[in-house]
Amino acid sequence: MIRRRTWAALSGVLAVGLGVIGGELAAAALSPSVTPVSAVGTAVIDSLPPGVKDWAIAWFGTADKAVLLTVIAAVIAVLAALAGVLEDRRTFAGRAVVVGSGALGALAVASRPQSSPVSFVAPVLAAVLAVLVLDALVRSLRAWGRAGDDGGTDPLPARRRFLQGASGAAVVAAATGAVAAGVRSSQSAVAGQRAAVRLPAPARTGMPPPDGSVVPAGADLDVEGVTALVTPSDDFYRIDTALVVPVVDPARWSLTVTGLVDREVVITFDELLALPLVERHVTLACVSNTVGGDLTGNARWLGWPVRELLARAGVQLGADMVLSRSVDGFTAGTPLEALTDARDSLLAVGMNGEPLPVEHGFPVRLVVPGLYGFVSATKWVTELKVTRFADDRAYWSTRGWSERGPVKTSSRIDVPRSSARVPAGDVVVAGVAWAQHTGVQAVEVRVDGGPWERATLATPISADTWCQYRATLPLEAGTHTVQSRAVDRAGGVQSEASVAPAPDGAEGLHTVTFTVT
Ligand SMILES: Nc1nc2c(c(=O)[nH]1)N[C@H]1C(S)=C(S)[C@@H](COP(=O)(O)O)O[C@H]1N2
Ligand SMILES: [Mo]
Repeated sequence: MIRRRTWAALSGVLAVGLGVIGGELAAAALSPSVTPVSAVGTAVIDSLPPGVKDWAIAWFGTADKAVLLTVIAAVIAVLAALAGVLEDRRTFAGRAVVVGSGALGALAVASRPQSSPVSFVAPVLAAVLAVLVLDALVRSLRAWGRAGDDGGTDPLPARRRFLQGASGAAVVAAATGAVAAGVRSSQSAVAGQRAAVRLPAPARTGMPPPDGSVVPAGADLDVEGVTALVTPSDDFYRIDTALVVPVVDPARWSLTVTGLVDREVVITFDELLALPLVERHVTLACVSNTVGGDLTGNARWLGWPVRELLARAGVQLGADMVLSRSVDGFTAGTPLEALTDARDSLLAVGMNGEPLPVEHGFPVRLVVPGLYGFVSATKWVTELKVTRFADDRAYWSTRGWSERGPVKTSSRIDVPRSSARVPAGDVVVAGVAWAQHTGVQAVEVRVDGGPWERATLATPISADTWCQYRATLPLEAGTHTVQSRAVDRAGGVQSEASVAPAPDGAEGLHTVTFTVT
């Protein structure tokens, strides 16, 4: 015998579930970059205390978004059950909870920079649907209760009516959910727009080809198990605060250069593609990457040098930072110098020979060699504000992370894997090392805390990319520990003391323990 309260709670969950799913469907159709659930999630991400991002990435890696969505779903379910129980006790009490939660959702939507008036259709629709279904289900639940109480009436027809209503709501919710998921996954509009983009070839340059534009012979050591020299876009790590990937129509995209400039410059996507673009390999790294972690990737980026764009605008004296802004409100503060010096900081449109994947910033993002992504690599970028560190602060810098973010020299051991069992004899130790924009001079490895030995270094693509290394070590049977360290071309040595990622990047030696049999 299921108790009345359980049925009331179920009514609440069904009503709110149907409302939320209906709202997400409406949002997927009308305002795909801002849905009520994603807005609430992003508002949560934005207001998490410093350090929590670090913790979430450490625990859940790139599944952190799925974890957050699960938590949000659980909270909604609990509120919904509560609304059902309250409404059954007292008409309007449950509806008040629903309307209040809907108002919170609308508030979250309002807090998103990409929201427009049409974005509010979804939370309003969600609340209205939930209230209507809740009202209907609770009414029929009460009718069933009354029929049961007064001995004369047969309660079975009323019971059947309630169960029919409830299962009907469940079926409609499931069907709506399937449609919403379909609309969402096809991301029809932006996928088509991306497929229609024809990237130009990089502008012709003289011989030899500019540094970093091609993979030289000897760059790939072809050691089995070592990270691909150029990361396929599908395998490229993804880190951002966007719960729903921003959908940006390239035909409507433009980038504005504002702030301490002689003249504001606006550039459209077509104008950008018509400029002489360059192609460079650049290794990106996330400041949250732990020693030996996988939040780094190397890709071939096609784009226009940011320095040319800034030259068009005319940077004024006194500026020392460029605050880049994404459609979703994310900002990064990049030292002006990194965007104006000789390095190839790019307004990138292409990744590995294709338009940027949507998750990696389509249609346009920044790529800055030598700096962690959080201070430089703004995806879906739409504004560059030339300013001063004294006047503006970027997204992560207001959340406890540092203001400057040069990538720290580091190296990783890819083979042997941790806990691997390898045959005795010559054991190959190999991996990648990076010291972006300074370049890797050498990599050393050591076994069981012994002396450092030089590894063979591959020919680097450029100073801005990681570099493979390998060493062959004769090892006897038993358990061994191997460590690696990189030395950059300025003589800087990868630091040994272990330091956590926050606030400006992890330090320490990657240590791998394995067994020789
Ligand atoms: N719009 C936007 N751009 C962003 C971020 C973000 O949260 N939003 N995260 C930055 C961070 S922290 C990193 S490490 C890089 C990661 O780029 P990727 O996802 O293409 O690997 O993007 C940067 N650009
Ligand atoms: Mo990052």
